[in-house]
Amino acid sequence: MPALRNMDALAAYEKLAALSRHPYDLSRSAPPPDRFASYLCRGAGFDLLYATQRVDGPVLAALQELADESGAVDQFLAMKKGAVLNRIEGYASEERQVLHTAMRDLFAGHPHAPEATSLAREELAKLEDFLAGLETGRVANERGEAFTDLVHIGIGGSDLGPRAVYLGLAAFRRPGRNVHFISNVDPDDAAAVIRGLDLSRTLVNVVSKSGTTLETLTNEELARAAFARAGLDPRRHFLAVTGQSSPMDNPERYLRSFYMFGFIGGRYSATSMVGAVMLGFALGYENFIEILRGASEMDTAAEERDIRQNPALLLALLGIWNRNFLGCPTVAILPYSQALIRFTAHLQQLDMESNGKSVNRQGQKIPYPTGPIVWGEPGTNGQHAFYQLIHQGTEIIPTELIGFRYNQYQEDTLIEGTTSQEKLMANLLAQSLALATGQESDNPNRRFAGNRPSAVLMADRLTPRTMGALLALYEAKVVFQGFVWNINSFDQEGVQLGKKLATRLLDHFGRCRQDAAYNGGMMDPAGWSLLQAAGVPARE
Ligand code: G6Q
Repeated sequence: MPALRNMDALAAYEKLAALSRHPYDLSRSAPPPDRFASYLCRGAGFDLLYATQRVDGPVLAALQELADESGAVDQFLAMKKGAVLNRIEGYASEERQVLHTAMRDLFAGHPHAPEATSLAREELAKLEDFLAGLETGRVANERGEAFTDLVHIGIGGSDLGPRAVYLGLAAFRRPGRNVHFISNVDPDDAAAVIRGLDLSRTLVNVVSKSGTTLETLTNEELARAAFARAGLDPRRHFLAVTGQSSPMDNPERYLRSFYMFGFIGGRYSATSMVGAVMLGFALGYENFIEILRGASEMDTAAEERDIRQNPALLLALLGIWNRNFLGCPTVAILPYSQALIRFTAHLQQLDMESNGKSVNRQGQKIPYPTGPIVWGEPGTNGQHAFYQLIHQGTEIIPTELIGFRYNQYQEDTLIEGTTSQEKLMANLLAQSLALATGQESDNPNRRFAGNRPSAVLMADRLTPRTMGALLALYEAKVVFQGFVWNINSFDQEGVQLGKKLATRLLDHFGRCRQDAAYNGGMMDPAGWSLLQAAGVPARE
């Protein structure tokens, strides 16, 4: 492992700072054709087109130096082999390995972290057996009927990634299998799902690594109560995915229990059992293995040291160029694929929870910006909503446009000489070019300054394999950025304080419940003052 130094202590930082005074101007004219051909990076089924970024040869060379000097790929390899990277030196911290890649390191001869991969294999074998049982009727409901529906209960990392992947691949769903999600502690989230179901043919998959998450445990109890009311035994319908020896690790309460492990962070867990059980039910075991295969291919591509051959690393470095050297505080991720409707929401968590940090891995305040604000919606819908600001607003918003040459369902029609897929792709490419080149006009309101950077990620079709590769590409992008920024991308202390204060408020609501004039605890000003007395601002 290289020494972990702040980015501004590296020689490449000064070079990039100097180069950023005169970055490549995209608005001068249409980018020369050879720029499109050479600014193309390929890996694991994806093309990353970056001719429309404000970079040129010297900037790319300095970004390569930044990657080399920070040891980004060495750190990635160390991560894959099980180094304890989830830590802050000299302070109490999680002190964990980071081994989500081990969950899909199944295809080459020698896994990087053999023990973790063999645990993954054990869980996969259990899942394969369970799914086969559903198929043959060995696992069935009280009346011997097949299960048709599965409700996935989980929140944060136990919801966003799995849900984004499920929606991304709904086109590959097995006939007669439906999936539903409950995440929010808002009772209406659960009610809206449960009331429409035939519970007798429904499985409930409760997913919580810690087995202590308020929202998930509350929703599990709501679901159990609904089964009890319907005269059904939850032990014949409920599945658990949890950490070993968590409060939920109680196989007697469940039809089947699966494990995820301490060395996998929630937001990196979609390819562990956290995603596997629901995705295996919905898509079939083989399709889930295809997701793992695609992810593994991208994990391998991410080991490449030449940034021009490593899409995840290059995307990470382009992001750092835009964030730290061109001063852009946000990045919009715009999938030109309706199936990726929740993918940006997953990336929001993946990126902002990982890299929304202000101290480095030695616990010192960091003197440069770290994780950007991540946002976005699928195109073309976004074009009719917020692209105005991206084109003509006062803030420069780098964009990442994700597209596929072919659609998922084999259904498309020529209308006015082009298919809908062609219309979709034409819009994606047009946006990228329009943002780069802008438009002159004598009318100031119709002038587009251009020079707004975008990157295009393109694959043939959104399949289980490319979905796995895309997921892994962004996981690797986020950890590469964290490595270069010298931050811990694997903890999330920033979510603790709000949780702690909510627990204190709930204690107060509980006490108020004894009061005859109780109003449900809502908006009770006395609650706020009591809370203050209980210690706000808080000190650990
Ligand atoms: C993700 C976070 C967080 C976590 C949820 C759910 O990296 O750790 O979003 O996934 O809080 O946690 P449980 O799976 O433990 O219920």
